[in-house]
Amino acid sequence: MVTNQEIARILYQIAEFLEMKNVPFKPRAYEKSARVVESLEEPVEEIYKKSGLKGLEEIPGVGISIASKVVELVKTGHLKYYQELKKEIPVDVEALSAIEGVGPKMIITLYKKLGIRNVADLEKAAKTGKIRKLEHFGEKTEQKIVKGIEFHKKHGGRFLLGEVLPLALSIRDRLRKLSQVELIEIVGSIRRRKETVGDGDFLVVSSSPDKVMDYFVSMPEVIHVYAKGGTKTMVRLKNGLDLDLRVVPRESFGAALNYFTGNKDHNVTLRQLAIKRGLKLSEYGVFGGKKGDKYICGRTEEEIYKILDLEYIEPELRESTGEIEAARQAKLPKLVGYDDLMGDLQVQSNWTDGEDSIEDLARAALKLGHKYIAITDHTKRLAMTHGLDERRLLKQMAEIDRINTKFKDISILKGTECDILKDGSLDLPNKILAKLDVVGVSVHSYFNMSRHDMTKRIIKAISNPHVDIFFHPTGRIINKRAPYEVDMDEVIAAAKRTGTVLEANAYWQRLDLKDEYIRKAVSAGVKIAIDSDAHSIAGLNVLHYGIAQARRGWTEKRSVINTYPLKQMLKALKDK
Ligand code: DGT
Ligand code: CA
Ligand code: CA
Ligand code: ZN
Repeated sequence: MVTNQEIARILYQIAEFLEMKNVPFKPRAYEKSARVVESLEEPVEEIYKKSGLKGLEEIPGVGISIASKVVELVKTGHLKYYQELKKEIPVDVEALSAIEGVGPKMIITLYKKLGIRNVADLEKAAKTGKIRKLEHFGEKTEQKIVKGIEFHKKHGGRFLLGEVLPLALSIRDRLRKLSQVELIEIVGSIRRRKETVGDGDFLVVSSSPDKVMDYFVSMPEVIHVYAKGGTKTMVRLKNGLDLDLRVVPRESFGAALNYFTGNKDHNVTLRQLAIKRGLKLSEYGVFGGKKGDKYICGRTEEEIYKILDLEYIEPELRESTGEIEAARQAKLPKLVGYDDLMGDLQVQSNWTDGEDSIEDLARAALKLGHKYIAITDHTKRLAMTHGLDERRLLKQMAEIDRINTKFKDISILKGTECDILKDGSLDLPNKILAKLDVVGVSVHSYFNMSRHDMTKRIIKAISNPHVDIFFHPTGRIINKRAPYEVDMDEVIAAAKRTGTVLEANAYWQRLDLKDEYIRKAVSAGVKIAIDSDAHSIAGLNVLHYGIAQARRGWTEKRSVINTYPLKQMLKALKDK
């Protein structure tokens, strides 16, 4: 079996190979299909089994030529076209392009001129000064590559949550369907929705563990079995992710759920609380009595928190950052829920670097149950995205008026993702900003400014009375690009002072603001907006990652402006 993730990975690589070969248009088509396949809930293989090639062609964004390649992959597990590209340009595109600042054009030049095939080759060439000697490269590029490799090494051992959550859910659902599986949950850092994941952990209750283990080790994703036993099995998947599966007795399920969800320090504190009460807490349950071996409870997590006189603590909060103390005082926040959002306030259309039309995006957003969606295309300074100037933005606004007449259950809002220029001024004049429903601003240039200058630049921008939301406030790409230097305490204080909303960008490569800053912002009384930053219809589906981060940041519903109905949401913006 070939999973959607594997298909997507191959399509992405083909896109990069074609880009290296300077093939026009096709790279975008492959990239788009990859994105779509990656976000599909139904396995492509199932779609093919049910409705054949035709079923695949009906997936939006997947044309006939790519669909037939996917069929080959599904049927044979191989793709000739991909093998040939790899033979022609034998480089590890996936690993190389994971380094910030390294793209297909650079990879092909480095391969042709210096024979660089992988990250080790690249590092060696950069550190021995070979890259700076190439035409169009120079010392600065070389330093940037070294920095990129170092950053990746430091953070790159972990998977991004968005790379593993769909896979973990799919495995959970497959296991859940087995008649031998009574209960199953994902535990560990994935259950806590931590932004990066070391390995995946599953917990099962089963009357015949051996059958479950047999199934687990023979899943098509598994390439190696480290250990297989009656209560614990460990495997490695093709994508490099390790998985642990544990089977526990029914009466221990809650205790084990708690233990294996972690984090470790949270567990340690719970155990200490148990000891203070003359109890013993372990992954098997809570025990007491004279000898300390009498089972008291442990079927559910709720029982465990209750017996320790604590409010129930949601998994996203279990990071030992004060949640146990708050639970003791019954002061935990009532977290924003996964179904609470009413709209999306950052979406790019095909007027700039997005893939889909405003009307198609609105229809897709409506299907997701949204009541409103803001179209926030880039502005002219981002020339490579074909960013909008005043004239085109006015045209787009008129177009949105026209499209809005076709919808009655969703409102399309006029917006922008306006560039913050080097001096903190904006890429569009105030008189047009005043006409928009939602003005978002963001930093896309001069990432290397000093902390002082960057902070000043941002505060100047968000002090503009027309600016409603500061998009992806720290500029980071997880494991790839460090945030720019900025004093977030100052920015949060300025957001509070000026009534600016801070974005919790839900795209899983960004998650910006991150949980820790979200918590600071909401506790300072700043409102946040959880946005998809979608560049396509498929991209609209990531909001749950942003909600998870907001929950990890102790956020209540009232702090998130896009949980409000339209009118109230607009009122919460600055100049309304
Ligand atoms: P990861 O995999 O690095 O993203 O993070 P986790 O939290 O999933 O950690 P992992 O997979 O090593 O273990 C899963 C949970 O099991 C962890 O959150 C807490 C629990 N756990 C593991 N080892 C220990 C331990 O030595 N002591 C205690 N108290 N708990 C442990
Ligand atoms: Ca884990
Ligand atoms: Ca583990
Ligand atoms: Zn964009």
